[in-house]
Amino acid sequence: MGEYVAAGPFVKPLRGSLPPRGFFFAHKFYVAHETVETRAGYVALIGLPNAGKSSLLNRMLGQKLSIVSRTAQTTRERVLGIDTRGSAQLVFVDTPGLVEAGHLLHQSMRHSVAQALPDADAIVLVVDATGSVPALPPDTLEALQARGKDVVIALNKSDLATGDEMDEVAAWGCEMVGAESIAVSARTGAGLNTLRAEIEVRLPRSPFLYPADEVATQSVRFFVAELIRESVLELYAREVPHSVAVKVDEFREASTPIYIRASIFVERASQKQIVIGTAGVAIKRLGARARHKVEALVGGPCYLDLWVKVLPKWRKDPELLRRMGYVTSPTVD
Ligand SMILES: Nc1nc2c(ncn2[C@@H]2O[C@H](COP(=O)(O)OP(=O)(O)OP(=O)(O)O)[C@@H](O)[C@H]2O)c(=O)[nH]1
Ligand SMILES: [Mg+2]
Repeated sequence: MGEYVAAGPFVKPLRGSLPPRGFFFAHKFYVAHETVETRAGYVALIGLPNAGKSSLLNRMLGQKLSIVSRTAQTTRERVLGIDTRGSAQLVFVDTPGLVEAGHLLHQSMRHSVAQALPDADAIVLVVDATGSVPALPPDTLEALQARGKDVVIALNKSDLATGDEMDEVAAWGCEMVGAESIAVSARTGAGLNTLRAEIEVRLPRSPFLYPADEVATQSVRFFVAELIRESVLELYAREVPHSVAVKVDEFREASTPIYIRASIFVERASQKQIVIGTAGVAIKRLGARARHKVEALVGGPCYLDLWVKVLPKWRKDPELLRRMGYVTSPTVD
């Protein structure tokens, strides 16, 4: 039983059990502070581009939340995914792959990661175990070393990696970060229960941070824009991968089918031509692919009205980045 606090006459006991004898004073009631049995906290997924952070998030949640592609630098801002099971709530924070901060969009991506780390109760460093040890930026490595026991290393793509490759990364993790490694596969789901258990024990005892049935915090508009961008990455991976941004301009939920108008921004007129294609063939294909994904998200038929617009050098323009929803910080380099 918890401690008792004298409180005003309108406060009722939280539980029916009586306080110890002699504890009732005139006009005083008590509040029992029950021991919190649940655990909850933020879990940052960080790592180099293409390590499989977003795939891991989706697999953990059992649903597609963060877009995935073969092209590195797919994720551009933090995506939250809430996983509540039993007495634990893991609030995953998917972050952009760690890149050298070149232009402003990269700075914004680095800023998302820099923000996620101190806020996190547990950190999962996702490593593509089929490659060699990850070449992390020095400031990230330092931040991980400082967090020591809060860090778990996920040796991802264990379905492809050899034992030797995984041993090498695990030894590096132990020596450089002081963290233990767990072999996982976002593709097959192998090792994810072990990883989940390791994360859970690192979370503080806490009431749930979000309602137990909530999975995402970002708006449907955000996810629709992301699914369109994923379709662009799939269809034009070679021509326009990093020049594309998508913004949903209109979302009429009350109409049947749901009407969604979105702008696809590219940086050059030649890219616009590629996205549209001869006689609009390419954009029709893009529209069909994106609509399929969006309909699965919203659970009903949609009309996708896509507009391709040229916005020169948007990745380098702070005002345009802000308008497209990217957080900018001049302090991150
Ligand atoms: N074989 C295999 N492929 C995987 C696994 N996890 C991810 N992939 C693939 O790796 C590629 C990158 O996955 P993402 O989840 O987009 O990687 P990311 O770390 O989020 O990448 P950025 O957002 O660019 O930083 C995709 O083609 C995935 O299908 C895995 O466990 N096994
Ligand atoms: Mg990603």
